Amino acid sequence: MTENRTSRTYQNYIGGVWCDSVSGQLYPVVNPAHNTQVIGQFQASLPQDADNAIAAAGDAASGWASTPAPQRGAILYRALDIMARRAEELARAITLEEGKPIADAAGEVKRAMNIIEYAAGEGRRLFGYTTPSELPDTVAYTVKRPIGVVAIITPWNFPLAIPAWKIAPALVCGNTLVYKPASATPLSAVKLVEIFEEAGLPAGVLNLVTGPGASVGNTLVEDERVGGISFTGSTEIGTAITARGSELLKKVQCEMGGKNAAIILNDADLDKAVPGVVQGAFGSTGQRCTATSRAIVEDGIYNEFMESLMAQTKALTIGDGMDASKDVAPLASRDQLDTVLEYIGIGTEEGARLTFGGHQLRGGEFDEGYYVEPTIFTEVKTDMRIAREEIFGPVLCVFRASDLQEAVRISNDVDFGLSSSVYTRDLVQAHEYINTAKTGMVHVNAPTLGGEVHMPFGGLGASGTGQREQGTEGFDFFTETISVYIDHSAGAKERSRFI
Ligand code: UN1
Repeated sequence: MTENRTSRTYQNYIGGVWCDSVSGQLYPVVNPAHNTQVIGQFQASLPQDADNAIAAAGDAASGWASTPAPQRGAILYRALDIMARRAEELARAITLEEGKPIADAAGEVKRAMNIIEYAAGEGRRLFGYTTPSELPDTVAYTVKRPIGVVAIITPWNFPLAIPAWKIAPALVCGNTLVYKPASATPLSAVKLVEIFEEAGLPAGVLNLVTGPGASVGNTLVEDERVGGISFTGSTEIGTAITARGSELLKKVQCEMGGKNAAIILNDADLDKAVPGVVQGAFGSTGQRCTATSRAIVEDGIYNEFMESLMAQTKALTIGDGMDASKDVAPLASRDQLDTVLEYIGIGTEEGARLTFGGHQLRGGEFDEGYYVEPTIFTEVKTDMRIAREEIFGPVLCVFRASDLQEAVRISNDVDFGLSSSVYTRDLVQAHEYINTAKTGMVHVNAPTLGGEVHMPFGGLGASGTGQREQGTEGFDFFTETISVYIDHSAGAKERSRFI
């Protein structure tokens, strides 16, 4: 399939107007499956563009904050309808720029729609609470208020769903936004903003600035008019944003990496566990923060598990994500390819046993993309770098454990704490695991992947800072809770009792 978009140029969106960057510079985005194919030219924005976008968001802030929340929600419902109409086009855009299999991309569109639907309904809730006052004739209640101008900084691996799950709650809560997508995946971002524009979002409420993190992202973090930052990406950058944003007294939410483990106990149903691990490790080419990068297998089932794991991994088909028959697509960029190959080299040097895969795929159409075989290391030790660092590619490390307690020790022995899973039929062991797993999300008899939009999403330790995304917590992040006391007594009141 060839889709020649070389001549198409995409713009920033500031104050309700599609416009060029003040730099006058463009940068190309290529298809990771066919790296000679340029899918579009995008604005290489400068700090001045971010500054203009912040000013536009600031101008729109009070009008949007005073728009009744149900009306804000109504615009999201319209966006949902438009997204449904454009769903196929959006999935193709995701696969074109990010590379993931088209079925995964369609799933991502669905996930974006789910969060918009959920956030739209929240326009009729955004509950505060009332509580009895300790004083007579006094009403005490809380109300939610928007933060103001919020920066949305998103990664390339879910170029539609992650922005949607930040933007939709932020909008319904009444914030105005400057959205900076990953420089590698701005096409989905442009389409998402077009959808909100068509849905009737007032000018300045959502502003898009594409380009490098160094110029645009830093401006957003530093600018005093920006009251909140919601970021998803690497632990390194998220830690720096948390530190600097906190110093500047901003609200900061960072969703970062993972090193997620699936534990397979002796009584596990392998018909569930093996496909769960294969999908968790190699689905989306391992490029998701909830990917399964470790499998910890109890001794008694180890050989049987490995045999089945190898057979199912061998059966995976690899190729262009646009070809619906492929299970595993290319990595998203040359940088990703280099990093993954480097980690495979490190694992071998560290003494882990390369049991499956480990090579870049070459020849024919593979030469045009960033393909690496699904890779399995065994005999991995917990102090190895491949056991501790996020690789963000199709690389699975397998460990052996003598019992649940040892498996939990291995699982928890990393800095990250995003997601984990246990495969067992035993309720006692499942609950023991749930109570001791150091991760923000725990799955039983299901892969480490994903989550539902009305449940909180996020992790412990190096996996995240600030309030959780999604679920009711997601709306807490995008609002300030204000406590209100109303004295409606007829005359003067004794204040001394009011502490
Ligand atoms: C998912 O795994 O379903 O960056 C979503 C990431 C996560 C989102 C993952 N923040 O991969």
